[in-house]
Amino acid sequence: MIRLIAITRDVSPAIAACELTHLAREPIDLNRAKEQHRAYEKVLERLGCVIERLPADAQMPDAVFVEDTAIVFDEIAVITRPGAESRRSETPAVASALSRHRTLVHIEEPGTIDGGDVLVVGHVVFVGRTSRTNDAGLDQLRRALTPFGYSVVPASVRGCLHLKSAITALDDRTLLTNRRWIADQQFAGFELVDFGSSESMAANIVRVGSGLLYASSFPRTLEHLERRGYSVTTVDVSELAKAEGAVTCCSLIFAVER
Ligand code: CIR
Repeated sequence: MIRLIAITRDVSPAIAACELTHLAREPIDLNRAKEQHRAYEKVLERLGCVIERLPADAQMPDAVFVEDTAIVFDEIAVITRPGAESRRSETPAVASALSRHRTLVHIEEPGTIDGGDVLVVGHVVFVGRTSRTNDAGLDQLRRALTPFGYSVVPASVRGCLHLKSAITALDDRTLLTNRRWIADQQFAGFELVDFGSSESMAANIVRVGSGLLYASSFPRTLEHLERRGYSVTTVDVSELAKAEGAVTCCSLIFAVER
C-alpha cells in the first residue's frame, strides 16, 4: 500500500527575524501564523498525508519553510545546502527525519540549493539559478540524479525569490506560471498557463496526491483553475506570506510503501 508522508516544521518563535529578499518587513502575528500552519497541515491530512511534524527552533526563524532543506525523489532524498547562511542549521533535523524513508545525498560546499528552486515534474527536474542556488549545487544535483534517469534543466528566474515563486506544476503536463518572472521557452514540452491577473504570487500551488493545495489569497486565479476542472483546496497562509513563504515551502511530500 502506498501512503503519503508530509514533513512539516512548527513555526519558530523567532519568525519575525526571517530572511526577506523582495518584501518589506511587516509585523508577523506568531499565534496567527501557527494557527494558519495547523490549518495547512489539516488540509494536507484531508488530502491523504500523514504529517511528520518537526519541532520549532528559536534559533531558526525560517525553519517552517522545510521545502528549502531537501528534495525528495522516489529513489533518494537530496539534503540541500541552503543559499542563506542563516538557514544552514535547518538541515540536520530534516535529514534525520528523511533518513527513515530514503537514502540521503548531501549537497556540499561550495554548492548551494534551496528546494524552492527545484521543480520536479515526472523525470524532469527544473532548477532555478537564483541568489540561493548556484551552478555548483546544480551540478551536484545532476550527478546525484543522472543514475536514476532524471534530466536536470537549469532555468533562469528574475524578480522573485525562488523558481517555484514563478512556476509550479498543476499536473504532469501543465505548469502554472507568472510569465513576468520566467521565460517560457525554458519549459518546452509543457503547457504553460498564466492567467495574467494582478495576483503576482499566484503561481505557487502544491500537488498532494491527486489534489491541489493553494493559498486563499488568489481568488481570480482560483476561479480560472476551477473553470479548467482542477479540484483545489485553499488555506489562508497570509501571515507566513509576510515571511516570503508560500504553500509549497511548508512541506516535503513524498510517497512511501507500507
Ligand atoms: C527565506 O527567505 O528563505 C524565507 N524567508 C522564505 C523561504 C520561502 N521558501 C520557499 O519559497 N521555498
